Amino acid sequence: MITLQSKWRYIFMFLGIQLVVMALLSREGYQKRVTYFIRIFRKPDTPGLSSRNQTAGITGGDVYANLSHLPKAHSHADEMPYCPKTSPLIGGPIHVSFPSGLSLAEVERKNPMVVRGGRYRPPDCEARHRTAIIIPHRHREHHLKFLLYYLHPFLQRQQLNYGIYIIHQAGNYTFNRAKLMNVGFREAMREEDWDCLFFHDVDLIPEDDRNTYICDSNPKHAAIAMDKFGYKLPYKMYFGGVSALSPLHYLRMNGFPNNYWGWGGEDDDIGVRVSLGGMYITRPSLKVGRYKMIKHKLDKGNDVNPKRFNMLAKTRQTWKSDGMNTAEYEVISRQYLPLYTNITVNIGTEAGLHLLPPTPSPGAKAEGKPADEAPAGMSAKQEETHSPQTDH
Ligand code: BGN
Repeated sequence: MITLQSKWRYIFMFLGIQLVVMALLSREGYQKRVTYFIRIFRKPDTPGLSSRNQTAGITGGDVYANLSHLPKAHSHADEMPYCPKTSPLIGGPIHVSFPSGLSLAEVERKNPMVVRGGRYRPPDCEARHRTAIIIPHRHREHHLKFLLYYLHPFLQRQQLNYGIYIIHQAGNYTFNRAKLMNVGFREAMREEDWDCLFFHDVDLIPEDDRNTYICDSNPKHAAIAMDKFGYKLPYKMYFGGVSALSPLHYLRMNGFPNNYWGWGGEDDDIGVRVSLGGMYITRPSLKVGRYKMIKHKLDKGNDVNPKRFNMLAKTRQTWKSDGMNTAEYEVISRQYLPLYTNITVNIGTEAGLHLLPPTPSPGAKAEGKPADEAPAGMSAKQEETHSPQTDH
């Protein structure tokens, strides 16, 4: 029998719980709190549990879930078995958010197996694929931090042998995304026999790890479904955001154009080059090739390029005389940082290549990087080069 006293106790307990729940829900938004409660009733990082299952498809899983169970050192076995064709670590949709207060030091701490220069290979099996990620960059340290936070575990889940290259345009002249990609291709291939190169915008975060960062038999456009385009392809020939080419694909289309200064058109030119090189574009499914873009205003130094329409109309005439074979640049510095290789490069101006005074790298305050991030990168050993790289 429930006495009057115990009845009141239950009513008070019930009201108390309700009060706590309401306070939590109103603090940081409803959705985050719901996820929080789901997590309370779940064991963290349960081995073998795929991330997709963990959040019942509400927002996707934690990209770091299930990586903590990997060995913390490489196997000493003389011959490791090849990794399976499909990685058992793949979990599907990934929850992507941009919390304030994330530091590069935290990204380092969460990726203990990533070594100097942002390199990784699986500790317990021989990777089947070697992928270089090429990221053109200037004044986007904030975006880079989030991209590294998501990309490192994303690639580890895919059991790849990988390296991340940031190609940093020195000086303040108009940004040239495609030329920086040419630099990235040559400088990455100089270091390692990569079998696939992912040309990656700094502000795009992949949202599903089934979007594997390996090359197809033809050039692949990976960013088929971006949130800013309503998770649809904006137009059939779109080749922007993230694309993947093997060294052979790249050379067959004479790399990318060098003369698109400012925003727009260069990705369309690259798309045209794919077919001029006798190839076609492949894509993952809309379900898998999903990306979240980190919101930002149009950059200073990356104004819309008014010449892009005229240039695009002439790609058929220009692609053989402008590309990888004519990419002129000068590497100012090459830094092997804990989470990436940072290549700072003078790519000149529309008038050609001429010497610029060396500018600080993305680690330095002058480039707008918050002070708390400088030590993580700058502690690494540096190698300076000052030789012009010309590919005539
Ligand atoms: C297109 C741009 C692309 C850009 C996409 C998505 C041009 C050339 C015009 C013929 N192309 O319009 O560079 O990636 O939008 O924003 O501007």
